[in-house]
Amino acid sequence: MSAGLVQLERDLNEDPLDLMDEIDRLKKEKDVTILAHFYVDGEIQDVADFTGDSLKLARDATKVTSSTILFAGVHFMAETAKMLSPDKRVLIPDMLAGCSLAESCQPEALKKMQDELRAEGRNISTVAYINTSAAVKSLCDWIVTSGNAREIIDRVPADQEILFVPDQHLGRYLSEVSGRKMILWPGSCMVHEVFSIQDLLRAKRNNPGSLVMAHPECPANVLEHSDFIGGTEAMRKFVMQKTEPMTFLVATEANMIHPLEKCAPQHKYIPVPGIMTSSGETCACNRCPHMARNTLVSVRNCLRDFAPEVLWQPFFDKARAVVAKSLLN
Ligand code: CIZ
Repeated sequence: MSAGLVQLERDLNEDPLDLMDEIDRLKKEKDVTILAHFYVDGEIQDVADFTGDSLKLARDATKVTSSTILFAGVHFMAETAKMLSPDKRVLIPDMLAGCSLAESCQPEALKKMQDELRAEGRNISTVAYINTSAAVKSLCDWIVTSGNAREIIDRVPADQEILFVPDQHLGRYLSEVSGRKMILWPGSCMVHEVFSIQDLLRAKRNNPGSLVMAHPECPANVLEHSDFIGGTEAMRKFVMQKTEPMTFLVATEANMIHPLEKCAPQHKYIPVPGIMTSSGETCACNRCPHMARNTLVSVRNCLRDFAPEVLWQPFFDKARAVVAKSLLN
């Protein structure tokens, strides 16, 4: 067996409770605060000091008093924490934890589109979803998250045309609710893109009286059949308002069930499955493979080795100014 496979087998055999104890000990010993997104495994959320969506975690990063932040999430989130807390060491359990949305919008391609639109004489304001690299953020005028998007769109002067990147579904939804015309970048999230409308309708039929909650990154046909549309923090607030036990069908990354069960345990939550395979099984595509790179083992190893680390890049200065004006004011 190769050395890699031997190590993998060893990792898989580690007891989760022992790992959680070790993480707790290392965190204290090494003066580290753990921030975890709602889309990582519940066990990691349970060992974190702060959990939340991108907006809350970006704000939490500015309040951390320890010398080091470990960000259990994906790369653009750790970059944002570094930009907002430049004096802290920021660690991420796996450098390869990327994002299909961020990948779909490269800085060179965005710059080209902006130059072309300006050459046509169009007065554009570029609004980027937080799911973008810092290099892309440095080219933008505003950054939105699912939690503050509506508010930021309203701050864009009415005489400016909005170029919204990179999520076409979120952009279309925001354009509808705000009444602002937008030029949409053709990106989409690999997790939210695959929700099958047939599966959703079947789940609704099988659970009479249930309510569908969908993330605005979902395509329009899923949003049309939803009772509530909102980001993860908004979903939490929505279920907490309902005191009578009920059933929710949840159309977002499946790890979101964990914080929902914690904040409103009176309800039943059913993750909406992705497309059916030819054998009739549902795929496991409502799990983000990038978020899944965060495991108890990778978190422990990152604390133990103090690596990998997100380092300051020259374009962070420009990106930081846009992020701070959009998320902290
Ligand atoms: O805003 C975020 O963190 C994302 C990517 C989704 C959500 O709604 O939390």
